[in-house]
Order: sequence, then structure tokens, then C-alpha cells
Amino acid sequence: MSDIVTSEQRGDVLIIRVNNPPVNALGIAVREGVTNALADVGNAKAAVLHCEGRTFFAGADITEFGKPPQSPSLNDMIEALENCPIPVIAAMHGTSLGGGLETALGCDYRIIDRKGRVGFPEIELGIFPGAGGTQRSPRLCGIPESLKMTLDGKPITAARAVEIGLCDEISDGDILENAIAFAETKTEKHVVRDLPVPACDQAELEKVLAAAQKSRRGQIAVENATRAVLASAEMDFDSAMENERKLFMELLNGSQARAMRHMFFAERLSAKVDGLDAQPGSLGLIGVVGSGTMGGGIAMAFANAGFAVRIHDANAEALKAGLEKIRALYLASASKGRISEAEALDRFDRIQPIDSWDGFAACDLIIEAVFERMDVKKAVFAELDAVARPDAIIATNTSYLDVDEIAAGTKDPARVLGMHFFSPANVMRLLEIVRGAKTSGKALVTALDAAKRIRKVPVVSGVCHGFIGNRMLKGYGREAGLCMMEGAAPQDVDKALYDFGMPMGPLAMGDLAGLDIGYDNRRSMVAGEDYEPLASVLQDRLVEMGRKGQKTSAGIYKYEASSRAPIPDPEVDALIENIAQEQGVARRPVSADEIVERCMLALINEGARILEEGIAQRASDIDVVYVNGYGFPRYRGGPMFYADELGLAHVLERTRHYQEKFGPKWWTPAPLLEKLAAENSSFGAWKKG
Ligand code: T1G
Repeated sequence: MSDIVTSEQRGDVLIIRVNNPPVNALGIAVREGVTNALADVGNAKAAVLHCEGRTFFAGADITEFGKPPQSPSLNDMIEALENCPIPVIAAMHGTSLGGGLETALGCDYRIIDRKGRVGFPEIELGIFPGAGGTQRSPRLCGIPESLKMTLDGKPITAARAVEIGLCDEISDGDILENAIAFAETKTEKHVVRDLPVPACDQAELEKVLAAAQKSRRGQIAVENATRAVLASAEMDFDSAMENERKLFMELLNGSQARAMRHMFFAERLSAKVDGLDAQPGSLGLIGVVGSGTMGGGIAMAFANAGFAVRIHDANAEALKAGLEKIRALYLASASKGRISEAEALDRFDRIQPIDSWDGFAACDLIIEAVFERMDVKKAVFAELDAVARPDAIIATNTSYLDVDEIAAGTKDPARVLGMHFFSPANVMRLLEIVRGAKTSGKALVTALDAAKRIRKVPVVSGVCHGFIGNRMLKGYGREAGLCMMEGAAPQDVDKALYDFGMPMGPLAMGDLAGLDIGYDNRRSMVAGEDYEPLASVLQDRLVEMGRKGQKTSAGIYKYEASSRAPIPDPEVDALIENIAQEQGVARRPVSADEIVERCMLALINEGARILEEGIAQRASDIDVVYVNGYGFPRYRGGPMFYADELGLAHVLERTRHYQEKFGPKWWTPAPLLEKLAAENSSFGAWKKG
């Protein structure tokens, strides 16, 4: 037996130990080892299945997907558990996920550490539990609960798992010792597959299905998973298992599952910086400058992760208001049951206001989130430079501005970098970490460590206007605006991209953010150089009319009081016609396919430039930015993965088509796109030489 799986007998109990770091994934060595251990139980009267390290099995080994299957399969191993002549007890701690939970369901009993969690996250990989989870879990917790876990993909607590019947007992203290003691009391098998499926509450079921249709719009795994779980009440176990397998295999190597596996690994790779071997600095006390929406959200992001935070605002009133807003947000979370009131107040208490710059003297990391103007930021950095410890890292939360210019004004640019949070900063997972020309390895690694500790997905960006996401957003917004001016109604532009999978159309998004933001930005830009005037002339006119978007109940759309639903406005349609006439634009029908293609190609072409300039380390980092910061559908894998799926020869051919139609200004293909297309290669395979 491999040293990954060992077994020993203690009294009447056979202990099967698995040690396959980092998360005890159920790779072939584990499956072989466990199956072999079960084949010879000697004179033991019960067995315990236990994993060393931080968690019970965290699922099938995702790195094996897409490769030829190897026996024994996970189903074979689970059958060996069920056919074992003695009762098997799963000793569960950490995160028993996917195939890990399915393995536990193949055992006779399940004892779980109080802090343990269980779940079926497979839907996040574009699949669903494919080793009997859709058949065994309903037999313990009923179809609605099983389907809810399968479709929302979220882990549940140990207490909840015991409450709904998935686990038998909570363990406090040593999970293995408690599992052995539990095993000593069990002499009978309790094979889950032999249990009946409890009657299904139809109303409960409808609620689960409705929630999934909303939260997982466009994901084809929802349909297959639902059919597999419902079959548990309609077919005998073996037939339902065959059905589960068929429905699972339909998804496993499909484009959505490939895209979501790509995202799983991309989000772990993005935190790695090639050629960096510095150690992170200490991270204890965090400083935040600015108590507005961003500053408050950043303070909450750190307080939520247990950090002590000092927050300062030059305007005492703003500081007071900012803290009141933070407190209200925490108490609102408590009232919704997301956290206890005690936890909410604890988190709030971690955020302490300071009334002078000196209060930052003890901070390890200080993040400024003040007004997006270079002079204002430089003034803040001068103050911080004067009080911050020499080894403290100072970060700017700027969305666009030149981090090198900000750093150049400080004593030690090596300790300066950007940490671009996305609003709301305590919710959005993406964090762009902007590496200045002089940013030290230590500063960068410290910022990456901070990101991991506050559960953000970090992506390292070089310095350019808009870094990765906002730089790419310009082309996307440009093409959406042009399609509207050329003939598509605003709601048709937005519907095309919503149907593609974006959470909201770009024009409605502009109304949500405020049309005046783009208006103000464009005042500092050069028309025709930095932006395409025709794409935003309508928005500029609307701002000048006082129509700034949702906040003024009218922008490109109009809005009824207390509703955010965009309503097409004939007045705007007429204005578009007038502007088109004035600009000499011959309006024409613009199809949804053209709208989607132009917006996507604009993203891809700019992404290729970002790659070739070394602003992003790798194509998958760009995908991580766009999926986590801009709502690009996860089941399409991000713009660069999507391009690779289309094929770069096709992407280049279509980009050249628009270059001929609209001219070279915005449609000249990026040299990297031309190169990779010529080599029949992909963005995913490219590494900057
Ligand atoms: N297979 C292979 N590697 C895995 C893995 C897995 N299931 N889970 C994690 N890793 C690697 C990960 O890539 C990283 O590697 C390291 O472990 C630490 O992970 C039949 C088909 C368990 C909550 O979807 O949710 O079972 O970057 O950074 O933040 O029905 O990992 O260090 O080289 O995420 O502490 C279902 C996926 C599989 C769980 C830990 N299971 N994993 O989080 O560490 S499909 C999942 C997680 C399945 C069956 C189906 C998390 C975690 P590296 P990490 P973490």
C-alpha cells in the first residue's frame, strides 16, 4: 500500500489513514490505497476513514480531469466502502467537498468536526456530483436540500449537516479519537444506498429551482444536475446511477466545464509572480485614508478578516459619517442573519478612527482611498511619507492614475504600489495589485499576502492608464456606444450582451455608475486619441441636460421612483436620431451578433496588447480580472479563454474585417494576436519571452 494510504488496527477498529497534501484530493493513489485497505479488514469489527492534514477529502483530483480515466474510479472506491463487511465511519474535518462528501456518503456513518463544512461545489466547475452524490444525499436529507446544495455549490456548516441528516454526530476535540470511540459503538452496517428517498416537498423544490435559474443563468449544468437528483425518486438506485453518469459525462469535457476548470486554476495562479522570492512583511495594523465608499469598504474588508484598522479623513464630518455608515452596514448584515450581532459589533470595533496622520505611525500597510485626482493623492502620500514606519507599505487605491508618478514623490518608491479594489470593496473578490517600476519584491509579496488573508483574488498589473480591467473596458464601452449610434436601440445593445451572459448591459451599467464619471474623465482626455467621440456624444449631451443616470432617475434610460429597472425613453431615441443626423451617421440595423462580436473583439484585442506590453503576466490573469471584476460569465472562462475557444485565426480574421469596415484607429490587430494566429497558437500557451 502506498504511504499515501496506510492502515492500522486499534482494538476492534481498523483505521484507514490518508495523507495526500495539500487537500487530500481523491487521486488514483488514494482511490487504489483505500480500495486495497478495504479488501482486507482482518478481524476488525468497524473501520474509520480518516484524512491527515487540514481537511478530509476536498474532492476528486481536478488535475486528472480531461485525462484518460484510471481504475479504480471514485464510484468503484465508494462501492468498496458500501460492500465492506464492517461498518465504516467517516471522520470528517476541514472542508469535505464534492467527491469527498460523496465518499463520506458511501460510509455507514459520518462524524464531523464542529468547525467542519461539507458541500457539493462541482457546479462551480461546470459539472455536478458525479460519484453518487445525487443519489445518496437525497436518501439522507431529502431532494430539496440535496438539490439546493448541488445547485448553489455552497458548503454548509457541520451543525447544518447534522440537522438535515447528512452527518450523524458533531465531534469536539480530536476527530480521529472521537471517530474511533463512535466506531466502537457501531456493529451494524447502515448503507445509504439502501435507504428510501423521502417524499419531496414540491413548493420547497420550486423555490430551489427558481433560485438556481436566477443565480446560474446560462449554466447548462443546472438542467443536468436537476434531472440527476430528481431521478433519485423516479428510478431504482442502479438505473439512477447510470443516469447520473450519463448526465455528468455530457458536461465533463464540454466548453462550460473546461472554462470553469480554467477559472479554478487561473484564480490560484494569479497570486503567483514569476521570479519573485521575497518574504512578506508583517501584517498586523492596517491604515486607511479616506472614509468614503471605497475607504469604508476597504476598512471593512480588513476588519472582516480580523485585522485592526485605523481610518482617517481630513474632513472630520466625513469621518464620522463614514463610520456611521460602516456600523449600519454591519448591523444590516446581522439583521439579515449573515453574521451575529456580536460578530458585527466586533468587526466594527476593529475599525478605529484617528484624527491625525500620526495615528498611522504603527501601521504595517496603509491604503489611501481619497479623491481620484493626482494632486490630492500626492498630498496624501507626502503626509504618509512623513509618519509611516520605514518598513511600512503604502498603497494607492487609484483606478486609473499613474502609480509611478505617485511613488516618485515619496522618499522610498520601493514601498509604494497600487491596490485597486472594486466597489463594494468589502464584497468584490478582485484586487488589482499595481506593481510600480520601483516597487520592491517585499512590498509586492506583502500586498499579495494581504489579498489572500482578506479572501481577495489578486492580479498583478503593470502601470498603464486603467491597468488591466478599466483599460479593456474602454474598448468594450466604445463599441457598445457606436452600435447604439449606428442603429441599435440602447435596450437592444444591452440585451445582446445580457444574453451573452454579462450581468448587465454596458449602457445600463453606465446609468448605474453615473454618466457624469465618464463625462468628467473625458474632459481630461483627447477626443479621437484617447476615446471615440461618437461613442459618447449622447452620454455627454445627457449629462449636460442633467440626466446622469439612476441617481437622477434618468440617463440613457428613465427610472421610476424607487425602481432601478431601466425603461427605454423615446426622448433619448429621438436624441440619438438627431445626433446621428448631425454627425452624418447613416443608421442601419445592427444585429445582436454584431454587437457581441464587436464588444468581445475589442476586449480581446486590448487584452492582447496588455499581454505583449507585460502589463499582465499571463492571459489567465486577464480572465481572472474580467470574470471577478466585470461580471464576464465564468462559464465562458474570461475574454482570453473565450478567444482561444473561438480560435485566434478566426479572431484575427474578424478583427481585420472591422478594421476594413471602420478603419485602423481602433481596429488594428494587436501584433501578438497576429503572431499567435500565424503560429496557430493560443493566448493560454503564450509566455512573455
Ligand atoms: N484537486 C486538485 N487540486 C486541488 C483541489 C482538487 N480538488 N482542490 C484544491 N487543490 C489545490 C489547489 O489548486 C492549490 O494548488 C492547493 O490545492 C490549495 O488550494 C466526482 C467530480 C479545498 C476549499 O471543487 O475549494 O469532486 O495552487 O489555494 O484556499 O463529484 O481548494 O497550491 O498548487 O484553493 O485553503 C470538487 C476545490 C472537485 C474543491 C481549500 N471539489 N478546492 O482552499 O486552498 S470535482 C472542489 C477548493 C469532484 C466528484 C466531482 C479549495 C479548498 P496550488 P487552495 P484553500
